[in-house]
Amino acid sequence: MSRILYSGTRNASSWAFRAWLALREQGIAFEERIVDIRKPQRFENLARIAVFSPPAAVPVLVDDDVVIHDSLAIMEYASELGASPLLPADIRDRARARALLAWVHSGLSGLCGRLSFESAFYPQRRRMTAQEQAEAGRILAACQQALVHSGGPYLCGALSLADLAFVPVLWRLFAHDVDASAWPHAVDWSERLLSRPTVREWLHEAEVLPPVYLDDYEP
Ligand SMILES: N[C@@H](CCC(=O)N[C@@H](CS)C(=O)NCC(=O)O)C(=O)O
Repeated sequence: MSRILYSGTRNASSWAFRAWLALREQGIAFEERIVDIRKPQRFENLARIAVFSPPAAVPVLVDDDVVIHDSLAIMEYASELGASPLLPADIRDRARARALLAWVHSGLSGLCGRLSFESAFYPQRRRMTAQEQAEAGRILAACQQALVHSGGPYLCGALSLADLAFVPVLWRLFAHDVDASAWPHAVDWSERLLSRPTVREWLHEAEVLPPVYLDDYEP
C-alpha cells in the first residue's frame, strides 16, 4: 500500500497546507514529497507532476492507483477516510460547511490572490487597503455569524473542513494586521484554530524558510 502526498513549499503553498491539514487532523498516515514550487525550478518540478496529474499543480494525493488532484477533493477524501468525518452529520449544517468551503476554494472574491500566502511570511508586510479591510470584514462577519449559529468552538460546532480551509486565509489577514475588533468571536476562533498543533507545525517549518518574493506585491 502506498499513499503519497505531493505537497508544496511550506511558505508558498496554501492549497497544499489545507490538504495536509485534513490528512493530519484525521490521523491518516502518508508519505509527503515536497515539491519546490519556487521559480524558476517550479516549471520543471510541476512538469513532473503533470506526468500523472492533469492539472500539473500541488497538492496531489496518490493513494495506490487513485490520483486525487485538487485540495478540496483531498480534504473530502481525508474526511471520509478518517474515523470520524470532518463534515457535520446534519444535512443543513453540512451545507453551511460546504458553502464556506466553496467560498474559500473559489478565492474569496480575489482577496487571497491580492494578499498572497507568500507575503504573510515577509519580514515587512504592506498595509491592507481600505477595500481589502472591507472584504476581510465581510469574511470575518460571516465566520462570526457561523460561530454564533453553531455555538462554537468551530464554525459548524466541532472542527470541520471549513475551519481548515480558512487557516491560510486567517494567517494572511492577521499577518497583514487586519482590524478584527468588531468580530470578537471570530478572533477567538482564529486564535484557537491557528494554535492547533498541526497548524503550528506547518507554520513553524514555513517561518524558517527564505521568503518567496512575488513581483506583484507592493510594499
Ligand atoms: N484548485 C487547486 C489549486 C492548486 C494550486 O494552484 N496549486 C499551486 C501551488 S499552491 C500550484 O501548484 N500552482 C501551479 C500552477 O498553477 O502552475 C487546489 O485546490 O488544489
